[in-house]
Amino acid sequence: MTVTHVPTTAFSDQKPGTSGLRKKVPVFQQPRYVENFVQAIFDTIPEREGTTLVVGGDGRYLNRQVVQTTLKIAAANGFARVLVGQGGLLSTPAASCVIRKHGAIGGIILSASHNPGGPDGDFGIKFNTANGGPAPEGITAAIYARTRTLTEYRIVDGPDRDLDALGTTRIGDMTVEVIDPVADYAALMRDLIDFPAITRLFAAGFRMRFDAMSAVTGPYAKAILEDTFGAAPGTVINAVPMEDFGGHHPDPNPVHAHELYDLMQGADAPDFGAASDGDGDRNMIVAPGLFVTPSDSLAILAAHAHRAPGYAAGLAGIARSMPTSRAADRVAASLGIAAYETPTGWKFFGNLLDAGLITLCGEESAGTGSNHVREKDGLWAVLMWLNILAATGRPAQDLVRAHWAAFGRDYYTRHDYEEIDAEAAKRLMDGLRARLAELPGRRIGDLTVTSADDFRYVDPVDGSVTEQQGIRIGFAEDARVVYRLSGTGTAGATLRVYIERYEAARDRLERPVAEVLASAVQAAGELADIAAITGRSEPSVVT
Ligand code: VG1
Ligand code: CO
Repeated sequence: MTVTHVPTTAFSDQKPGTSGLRKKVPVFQQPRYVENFVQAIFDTIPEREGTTLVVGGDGRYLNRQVVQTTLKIAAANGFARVLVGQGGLLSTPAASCVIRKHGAIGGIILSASHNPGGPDGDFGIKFNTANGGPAPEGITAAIYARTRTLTEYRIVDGPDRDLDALGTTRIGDMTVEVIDPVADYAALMRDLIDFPAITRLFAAGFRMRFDAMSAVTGPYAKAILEDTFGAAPGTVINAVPMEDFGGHHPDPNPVHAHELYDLMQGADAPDFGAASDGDGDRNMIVAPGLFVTPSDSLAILAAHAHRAPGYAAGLAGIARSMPTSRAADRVAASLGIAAYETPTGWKFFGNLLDAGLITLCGEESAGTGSNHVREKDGLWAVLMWLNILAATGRPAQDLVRAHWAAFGRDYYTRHDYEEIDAEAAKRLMDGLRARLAELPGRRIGDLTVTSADDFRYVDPVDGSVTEQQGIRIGFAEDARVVYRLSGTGTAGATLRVYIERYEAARDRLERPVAEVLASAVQAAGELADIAAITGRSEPSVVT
């Protein structure tokens, strides 16, 4: 085996964000850009000699090419074996599953998640550790530091491998196993979820629509929903992964998955609608005539989880990212279990899951998951819903309304101001930070500020501290506004403003969301001076 040591110069912009290194495709196409980053990742795994690595991605443009490059660099860095999904595909939750099941030291997942793909779209590289979860902050910081000092990468030259045929080949001393990307994941789902009950549900005429958004979940959803449960052919739409996601934005929300959303609002709506994102870790849940917010979905899954065989023993605790609504906390309180609030990004759930402190966790951005893997898992959330629908025999919209009646409703919306000037975004956040101390007591419209702080997270397991994770403003009227800047965008800055208000009165549970949140939205704009600083009078996306 000949290892070539290729001299290189460092790039200054390879800092991983909320979920890996994410950039426009042309950035990744620069000579040595991918090689440098992959080598930097491997350099942070000193014990890699003789171990197993997992590689796969969401099938977007560059996926195959970067899989090939990663294999050749892995062979030069001492790995004994690489498991790669057929066609270079692995959804993010499936990659997590494969890493755990096969005792891999980690995995490289190629995805920019819900960001658009294609030659002008985005690409990304994520590194997951041996627990199957996103590398924690300490490791991503070490990777970034390494990218800045790197002077060479190592590679085994040779022809590209066939990624489409299942089976084993070698690159130098390293074994390359092309595996079925669905099999391990589907087996895990069978252990957790009541497959026979869901099969009976479909046999009795239950109808659903699953929009895979031309992204990686198509093969998984087809194998489980149609081929295993016997759901009608065509239940899964946009089921073939495409390099440019068919020109769509593979973000499962009412804006980007509007066809599904519109179908579910119509007269001929099926019983249940769902969608997932580019890499399969996000989910959207829609009942006939009723969109279920991800925050509510987490709370409802927590309240009913015991109905699924994998969770029959109950839950240890529940965690949610800070901007996620407090609906899940109310369920945790009623179950008498702990609720945790973490910074945005799945990497912050890893320690809590590994320590057995929580069983379920979720984010307002359509991410829900459990201790079965260490990533959020879009299809798992859909299967949990189906299990609960089968077990209760109740329509999805009834379950949501019953939940509100029992716990109250956390009205919720998120306003995104995309691609704003990065300097202006920083000025806005700095300005808010500077005024935090003077905000409590201030009256804005019909709301009164009672608390204002910059979220600082102390990890209860390892004591690590993460600062400046979003500004939280609490109001006496049980409303809350959160501001933070996105860590996944690839152009300018994106300001996210999360707005919620709690309502417990039985006769106020079905009001229009925009109406309930109007005064909090108004206050959010005024407090941060959003229009003047960003030059935008309206958000670019409201979900
Ligand atoms: C967004 C979401 C966050 C999610 C992250 C990755 O991050 O807000 O909740 O964990 O995307 O999701 P940000 O920093 O842009 O707000 V995905 O499906 O990339 O893996
Ligand atoms: Co994703």
